[in-house]
Amino acid sequence: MQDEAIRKERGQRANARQDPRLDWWREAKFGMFIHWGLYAIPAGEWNGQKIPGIGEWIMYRARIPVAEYEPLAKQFNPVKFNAAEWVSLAKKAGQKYLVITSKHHDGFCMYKSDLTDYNIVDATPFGRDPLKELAVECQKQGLKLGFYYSQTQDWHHPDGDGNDWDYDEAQKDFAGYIENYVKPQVRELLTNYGPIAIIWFDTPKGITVEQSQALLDLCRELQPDCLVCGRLGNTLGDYASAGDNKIPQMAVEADWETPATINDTWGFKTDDHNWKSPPELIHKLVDIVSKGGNYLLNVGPTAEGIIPQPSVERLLAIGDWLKVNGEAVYGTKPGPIQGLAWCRSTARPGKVYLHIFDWPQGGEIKLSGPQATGAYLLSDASRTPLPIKSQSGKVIIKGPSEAPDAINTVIVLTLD
Ligand code: FHN
Repeated sequence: MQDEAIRKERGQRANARQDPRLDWWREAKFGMFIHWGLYAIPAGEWNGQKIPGIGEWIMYRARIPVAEYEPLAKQFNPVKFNAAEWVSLAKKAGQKYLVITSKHHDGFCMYKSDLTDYNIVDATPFGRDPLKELAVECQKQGLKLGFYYSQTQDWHHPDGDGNDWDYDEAQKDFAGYIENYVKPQVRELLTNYGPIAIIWFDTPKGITVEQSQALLDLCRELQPDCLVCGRLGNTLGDYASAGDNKIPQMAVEADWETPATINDTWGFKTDDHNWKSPPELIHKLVDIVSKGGNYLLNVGPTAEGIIPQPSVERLLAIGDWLKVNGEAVYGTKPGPIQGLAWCRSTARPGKVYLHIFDWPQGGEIKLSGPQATGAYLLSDASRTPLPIKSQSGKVIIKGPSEAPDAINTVIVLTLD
């Protein structure tokens, strides 16, 4: 793993590359990330001031005292939340797994925890457990469910990392916080919600090898098949994590994932309208997959429980493209053609998929490619062969003069 997008401490543990527990995840390629919590109420604004940066960091950025942030819970009543709709949206988008914040850095628990009353069931008028409802729906609709859990930063807990405006850092008992709070909470999450596919730890910071290892052991004890993301820290996770919105330059020989935003924030922010376009998102998905990674694409629901419409539209557009071209994405490996601006490639035994982002004028595709025996458009159900020849080490395919798909046309090369 040599790409700066993937740092060592977020890396994949030794031997995981051959671990069959990851096979479903290697096949899946595309997941839905959900950042949802109390921060959706201020949605980027505190005491009439716009707070710069990502929405879920508002407590930290505005140094909001626990005593002022905590009462947000009394207002949290997301009555429009509908687990069936969220799961169904992920499915329509072609996403194969869903990871939702069970506790983000603000410390608020989006599930019923017996360790603190600062949780959605006990502290809000809503009184429901959305993680339970999602677990039921994921089972029903056949989607894998994962939980994000902030193991190091907790700005609410007196011994958690990060809050130095309410608490004296020197007085903190971080080891005690891991032992008496984090571990029992992970136990709750892996006991009360049925099979959990992923625990998505985040921002390991100064967590020790022993602490990361103890969390890993606990996960293995409770749900041996549950994958643990590389942000557990200390290179102990089952798969590596690229930086947020970071894509490696070249294919990486590891199991890795890019968590990414559709606009700029993770948690909902009223005035973040910087939406990436559907073509941009489809290109990112394909770029990542062509380099051997998974794309975990975020939505930030509102305080009412609604996934913003621009996110919905973009996810559906990706899903439409995948309906036609999914064969060139799911379960593929990086293809032999790498490093071109206008084309990506993915592969499976006997086939190479060319993803043409910029269709050449006249429709002649020329590359230093593998020895192919045939070519056809993946969107062409009749598989009409495209003229193909080899010339001075290049393969030349004659496609239609206009791009069949303005975003990304996939050509299948068949190999001997
Ligand atoms: O600090 C968090 C951030 O709020 C968000 O959850 C992202 C998602 O990958 N992770 C951390 C920063 O890397």
